[in-house]
Amino acid sequence: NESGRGKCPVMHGSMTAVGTSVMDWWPNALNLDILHQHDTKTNPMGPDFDYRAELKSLDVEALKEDVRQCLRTSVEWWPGDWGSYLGMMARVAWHAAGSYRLADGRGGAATGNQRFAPLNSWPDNVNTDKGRRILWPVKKKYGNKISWADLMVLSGTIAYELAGLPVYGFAFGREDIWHPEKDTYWGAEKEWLAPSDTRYDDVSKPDTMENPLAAVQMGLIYVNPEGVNGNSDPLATAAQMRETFARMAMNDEETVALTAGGHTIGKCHGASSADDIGAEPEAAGIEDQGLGWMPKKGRGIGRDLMASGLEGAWTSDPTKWDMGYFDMLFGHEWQLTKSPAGATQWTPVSIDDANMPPDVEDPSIKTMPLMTDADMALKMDPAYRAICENFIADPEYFSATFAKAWFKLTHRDMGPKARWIGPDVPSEDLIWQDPVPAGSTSYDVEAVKAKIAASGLSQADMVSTAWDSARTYRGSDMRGGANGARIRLSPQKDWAANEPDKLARVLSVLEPIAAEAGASVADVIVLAGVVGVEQAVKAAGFDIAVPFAPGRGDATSEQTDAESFEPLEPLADGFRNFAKAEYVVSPEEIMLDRAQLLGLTAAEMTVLVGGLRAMGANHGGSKLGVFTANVGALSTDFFDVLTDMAYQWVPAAGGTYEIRDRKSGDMKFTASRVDLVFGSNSVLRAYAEVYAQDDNKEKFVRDFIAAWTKVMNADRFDLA
Ligand code: HEB
Repeated sequence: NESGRGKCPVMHGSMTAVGTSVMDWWPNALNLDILHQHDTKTNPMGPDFDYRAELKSLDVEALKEDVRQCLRTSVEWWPGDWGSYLGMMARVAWHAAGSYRLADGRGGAATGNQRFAPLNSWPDNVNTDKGRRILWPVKKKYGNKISWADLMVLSGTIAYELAGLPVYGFAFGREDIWHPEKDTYWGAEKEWLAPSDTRYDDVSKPDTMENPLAAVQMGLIYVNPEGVNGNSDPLATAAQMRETFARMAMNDEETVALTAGGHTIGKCHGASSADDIGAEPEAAGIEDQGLGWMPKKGRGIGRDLMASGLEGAWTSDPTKWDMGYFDMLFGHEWQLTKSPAGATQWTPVSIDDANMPPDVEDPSIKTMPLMTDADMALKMDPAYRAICENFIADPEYFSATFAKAWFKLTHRDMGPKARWIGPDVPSEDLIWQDPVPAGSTSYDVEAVKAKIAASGLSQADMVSTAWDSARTYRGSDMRGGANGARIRLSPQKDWAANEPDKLARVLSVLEPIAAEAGASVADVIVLAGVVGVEQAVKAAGFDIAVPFAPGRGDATSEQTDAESFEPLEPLADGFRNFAKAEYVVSPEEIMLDRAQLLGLTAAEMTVLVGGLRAMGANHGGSKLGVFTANVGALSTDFFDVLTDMAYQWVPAAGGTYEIRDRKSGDMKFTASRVDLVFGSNSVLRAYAEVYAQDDNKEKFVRDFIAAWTKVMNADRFDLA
């Protein structure tokens, strides 16, 4: 159509260019997208692809040798500092792993998310794009057998190995995602590197940083290298480091080891002005082909490279694992100065030629070293300094502590050891892996079920205890869940969400049954749930079994890092109509977040809420959302009432609602926001209608059992 020239040629797909998604018109509506990420349609490998199986045929030694070769071979388009890429790849891996935060388990190196926005374009991730591009020939060669996520962490680890560090270990098993994550909250700022004040109640009190964030400014991995809000003050920076590293479960010693060891190799790049480089990858021109921050003025590579804006190396031999970092930091007095790019950094008051780092292109030229505010923090903060002195006195201890902390940094979000693959997996059990001993599979399951059924526990007791035990699971870092029965232990046994008195009473019944049968308490808690749900299925008139897989183990307190479990406390749980307090975030948003961490779809969330209400499994026996006279039967009454125009819904006290007969005005039921959102939200209502349909009563039971079993087995990596 010649005459159409100049008109928009895109009739349907034009939403891609408009920039406003449908839901942007209604920012307060519950957006279910986070439940539907990483769909099979986005994954080019198809549903049958099994990365973990591919790994089994990977020639690990050949791959490692190729990575070593790659890191030692400088390419012309982006020459390596001192002819190699050790510092660069270490930072790629560290920035991949360093986005992890303990609060919700999100972030981290386990998905290859550094390939996508926003991480690929974070100011702090400048030139990690070059690192991945340099690794591309290796990725291309090994293809499906090595994910980007694994390759990035492996390359960083090999960088330290090549420098001379005795490496602690490495595990494969990180499967790539194929589009940006939608579930991870990186902060509300609309501006890169906005002042820290936006995410703190009081920026001078690091612990007032907004949860779950673990970086002081939008677009940074941890702290600002130039100081708090760019104002140098090593003690204030130390306080922020302490808080941000704690938010990924690193203590002071690990923090010092990581920072000092991290900066034992590599350098900072700030040879010219920020105006000399182009936009970040997502904003760069098409001719930059996915690379960002490309030199646009001047030479822009080698000694002229511009990245963070700070300039200089930390040691006199920046490709070697040694004590050079401490020699430099403690062997010199430091004063504030500006880099060529104008960044604030520390420079020695005086230094001998012999101690100066070599130029990256011509080792006969000597350059000035630097310290960032974070490096100075290690010297000035008394606690950090004492740790440095320890390391200086015992270099082997420093190497070992760094190697172990590096391993933890890069593997923490991979989940339990059962998921780790490869010849270099360390044999030692580490407490942050939340170890769980294997449990028995050879006891008489039916006999245990019969005992539970005769034990006098109510259906609600059994169902709610099993749910509480399993619901802590989070797919973000694969922690929590029913395996290990940590619900018996501190801190979980005292969480308000777990109704401590009821929990103690139920456990006092289930524990002897487990002991007698030779089953784990973890299994028996889940089995109690099976008994409860099967009773409800029968009461609804169906005869359908609930699957059960024995073999869970019971963890001990010694195997439990109690402190690191505190962030797993459910402060609200829409599935049981519980909220510990009133929060700024709506209860339905919190339910959505929990459903995402549990790996549920919106339909699974819907069927679980409807079923749990039918069984009267609310926290504290609350009647909110229990829209039935027939509590204990796995009926669709919840959805029937929700979709029945015979009722009207009237706001009442405390954020609850009354459900009244539209004609008589009689109050029939009460409900929470979590209950009513299944009628008000257009997508959830569509699912509610499915389960309210007269022809779907059996489908409801079958779907409930499937979703329930999925939650109970979410952490059963041993079954795969
Ligand atoms: Fe670092 C580099 C800062 C920690 C490792 N660092 C760097 C830089 C900066 C920083 C600014 C430069 C960049 C450019 O290129 O320009 N860090 C920092 C801070 C912190 C840190 C602030 C906190 C405290 N690191 C760290 C750690 C590690 C590291 C932890 C590991 C472990 N880094 C590193 C490396 C490097 C860096 C390796 C080098 C790179 C190259 O060479 O390229």
